[in-house]
Amino acid sequence: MESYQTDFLNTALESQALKFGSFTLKSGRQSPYFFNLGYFSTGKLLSTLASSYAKAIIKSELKFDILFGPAYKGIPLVAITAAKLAELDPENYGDIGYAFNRKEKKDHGEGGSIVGAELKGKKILIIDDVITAGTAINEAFQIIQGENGIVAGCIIALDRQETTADSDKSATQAVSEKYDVPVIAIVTLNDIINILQGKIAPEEIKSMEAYRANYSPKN
Ligand code: OMP
Repeated sequence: MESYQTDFLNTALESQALKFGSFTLKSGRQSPYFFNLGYFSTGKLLSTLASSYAKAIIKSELKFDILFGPAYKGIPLVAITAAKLAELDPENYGDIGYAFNRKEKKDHGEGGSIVGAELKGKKILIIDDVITAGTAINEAFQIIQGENGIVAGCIIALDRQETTADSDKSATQAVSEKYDVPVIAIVTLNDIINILQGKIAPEEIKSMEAYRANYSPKN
């Protein structure tokens, strides 16, 4: 694991953004863990978060013009990450644009539903929190395509590496193949399980492993 990945996971554990127990997911699945990005709720935590996203993006060497954060959770993510990219590598990322959507279309002032850089004809990297079944990220693709932008890829904090109900691929693989773009994650479920050894009760690790065995792709 890279040091930005260990930093990210340790910070997620300390801030309780990563929790263990029993959680009902958007998909209806019962999960022994839940990752809530909203718990990165101080300036210090946001700074770690921004570095983690920015370093994962830089490592991917993906080329794009605009970073796009879907409302609501993507809005702070896109702002902090665009700023951090420019700080870490001003030559390559200083002129990257940033944009997000409004959930409610505005019919006065500048109007429309996109705030920030214009997406038309531009290569867009979507930034989001988690992919489980892929529903949220599919919505972001629709928004960008509606603005005639070209999606170049997605960056997420956590890839839960779960299959969707109707496929034996992971949701991340399905999104990547459907749109023919890379999906980059700061960390995956496998990384979480690796870092947890010795940090949480053995029964909790067992239930994480059982969940992974149940829902991970069978290939
Ligand atoms: P999908 O839309 O099914 O890919 O699920 C992603 C969304 O689920 C995220 O944007 C979150 O709103 C939520 N979620 C988490 O935030 N953390 C998790 O660990 C799991 C989920 C989830 O409900 O699957």
